[in-house]
Amino acid sequence: MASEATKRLIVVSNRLPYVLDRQAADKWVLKPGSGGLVTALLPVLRKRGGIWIGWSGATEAIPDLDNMFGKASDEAGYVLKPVSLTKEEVDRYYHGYSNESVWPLFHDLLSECVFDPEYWDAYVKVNRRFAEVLAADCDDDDFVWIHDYQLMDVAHHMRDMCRSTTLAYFLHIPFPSPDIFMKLPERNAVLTSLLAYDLVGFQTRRDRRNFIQCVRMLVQNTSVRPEGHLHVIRSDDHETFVGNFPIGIDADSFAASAIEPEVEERVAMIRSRYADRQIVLGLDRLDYTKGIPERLRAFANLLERFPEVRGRIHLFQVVVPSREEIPKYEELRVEIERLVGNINGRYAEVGWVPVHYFYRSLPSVELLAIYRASSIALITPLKDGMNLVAKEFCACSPDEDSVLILSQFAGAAAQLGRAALVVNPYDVEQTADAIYNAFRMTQSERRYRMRKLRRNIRTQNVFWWVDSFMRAAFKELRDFPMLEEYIPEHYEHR
Ligand code: GDG
Repeated sequence: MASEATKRLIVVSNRLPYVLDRQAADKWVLKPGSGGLVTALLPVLRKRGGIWIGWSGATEAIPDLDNMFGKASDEAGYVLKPVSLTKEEVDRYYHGYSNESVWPLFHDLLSECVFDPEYWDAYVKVNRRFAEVLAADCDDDDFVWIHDYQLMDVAHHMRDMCRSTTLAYFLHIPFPSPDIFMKLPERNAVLTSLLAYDLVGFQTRRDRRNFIQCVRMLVQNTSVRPEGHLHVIRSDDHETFVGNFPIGIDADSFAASAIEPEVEERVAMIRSRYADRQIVLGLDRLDYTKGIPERLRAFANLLERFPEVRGRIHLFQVVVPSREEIPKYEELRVEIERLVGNINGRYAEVGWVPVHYFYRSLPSVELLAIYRASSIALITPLKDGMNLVAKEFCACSPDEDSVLILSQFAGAAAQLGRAALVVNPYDVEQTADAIYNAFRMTQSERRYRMRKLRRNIRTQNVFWWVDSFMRAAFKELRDFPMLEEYIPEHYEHR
């Protein structure tokens, strides 16, 4: 039996961290994706040796796929294992159950939910396919870490195959309260599936509490007891540890990138063009959970009630296209563009346009420059698991002369709420007041608040997140200090 300290790590997520890019009708290339999860897990995967299992992103047969993944695995330093899915499976399991049933329900937006028994059948079938690929590749000695709402049912199939491997799961999105969760037609099956894991991690204490309450109300013959900072749920003869582990970012790397010459040059250009004006930044994937229409209404309310800010403030609203195949997302885009048009039509003056709207993904230099050049970040999701943009904005504010306005319903508010200006995103007047307060805030108060935020984000970074999750999973490591294997060389441990 491998010691917990040396167990191999197998990561399972809906998508692999490499994306297939079609260059011609029959020419595909594999490109490394970016993102916090890959950055955080890379040192552990390389040190322990590991496998990453996920959907390749294609729904058709691709010539030479195995060879491409073989080469990418050599380059990555761990093995990439693609799971194949048909177009119909992607439509029902991913666009359907994951994104039209679970996503809106878990964000408390019942009116956006579509429940269809065929979606659930496809979800179970695809989760079983993931479990089969996993079972073929893992030993009972491995440590398996499964991610997010698309894969809640994998452990259940592994147990059906009599596999006793340690299976841990992390939910990146919120977990709803019992009142909301009870509406899910498959509520019992979902809870039973989650209880087949050995460890279930949530972003916040709120999510963990909701999950435990749902289990208490809906699953018979369970008991819950606290154990250190975790809870243990006993159901039949199985124990599931449950905890909250707020995900972080690689703050030092963001801070270093934000002062690179290319970014500095771009920041200087933006600052000279917008001299004597403050930029308020909104940056979101196109999604109804992000509260973009409410934010635009709050900005209009600010311009109406505080006319002195006109000509001296801009809202830069970046919307990254997402889930374009779902009609609700298209309707949302139309609504956002109508609101932007109304605000600009009503308040613009010669030489000043209040809202600058970008409907595209920004290259990373541009993103970092906008983070730095903005003096206020307006992060107002209606509900969000964590919200990494809030953390990235702070990490990219080396001058500490900026303000974070944060929704109380973002997971990040649990860590950052004391130094940010916290708002209820549904309350447009309160949000407008917060923008006005941020706009007038003295430099010393900005600095005091931003310094606190940055300290928190640096300490509770993404490596700390991996470390605390893995230590919760491995009983024999729980009392050890942060393990060096999770800390990349550039991270200075303090
Ligand atoms: C889920 C949960 C949780 C955005 N625009 C551009 C761009 N981005 C990058 C940001 C950030 C990421 O996308 C968005 O992260 P979020 O955390 O805000 O949101 P989700 O994608 O919904 O993620 C969420 C997260 O999982 C992690 O657990 O925080 O609550 O919903 O990293 O930088 N990147 C570039 N250009 C853009 O225009 N390059």
